[in-house]
Amino acid sequence: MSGSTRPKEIPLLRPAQTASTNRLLKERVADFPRGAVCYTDHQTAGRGRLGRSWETPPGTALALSVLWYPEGDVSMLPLVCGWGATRAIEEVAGLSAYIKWPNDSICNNRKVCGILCESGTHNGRLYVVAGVGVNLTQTEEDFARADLPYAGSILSLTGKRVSADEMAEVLLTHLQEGYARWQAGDMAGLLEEIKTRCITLGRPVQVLATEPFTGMAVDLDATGRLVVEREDGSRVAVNAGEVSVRGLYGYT
Ligand code: BT5
Repeated sequence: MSGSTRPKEIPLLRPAQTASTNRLLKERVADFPRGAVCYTDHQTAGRGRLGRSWETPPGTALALSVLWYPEGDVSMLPLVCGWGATRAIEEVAGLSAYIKWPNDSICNNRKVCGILCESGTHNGRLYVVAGVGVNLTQTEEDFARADLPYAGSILSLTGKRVSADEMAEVLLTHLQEGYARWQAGDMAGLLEEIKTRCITLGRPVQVLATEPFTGMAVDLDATGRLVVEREDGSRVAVNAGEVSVRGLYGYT
């Protein structure tokens, strides 16, 4: 990882294969200091949110997780990671990358990256394992076989082959920069940049809450919640969960 800003004493695990990089760091949280990183290009049981799975054929995608002990409201972290992931994808792939609130990175209307932040406590301190999956070399056939018609990889979108090591180095740099800015109190500045990258804003959305509703996504508030304006003009701030965006992933 030459050129990385990761301090030398921070462990970097690079297993040839593991079930889930998030799971590995969580299970061994007592063994590692803050900032520890684990990544692989062969994750066999990748996890998404809400018990969903993250599907990647061996050798085709980066799965990277970082262990942090943040101060403050950790609900911001998926957006902070999305800021870093979209910048890293742009730098490596030369594609414009957008954030679909709260946790997808989108290029050419395809999901290229997903983020899963999981928290727990160790020695009475809150930790978060931030996991980022980036599709690198899957083909359209791979996605069709996995029944993922709205997924894309850097190869399928650009024809460019990027290795997991190359992507990990650039991704880590941007993740660490975003994390440092957030922890230093610059969430307002980050949010302004996130808004310019947020493909959800300005579009009709369906919020899949206990009582689903539709509206226009108009803003992100100071805590990163999605502000949705209903037809009657009332505004609701959504803090998590599923939001379908018209024009994306087949939602019409
Ligand atoms: C996510 O969940 O998008 C979070 C994915 C996080 C993966 C990383 S890899 C490193 C770390 N270790 C882990 O075990 N996980 C993290 P969610 O928003 O729930 O989206 C999951 C949905 O995305 C699935 O139900 C599929 O529809 C779709 N999907 C699955 N695999 C995909 C892929 N490779 N590319 C695009 N979409 C995919």
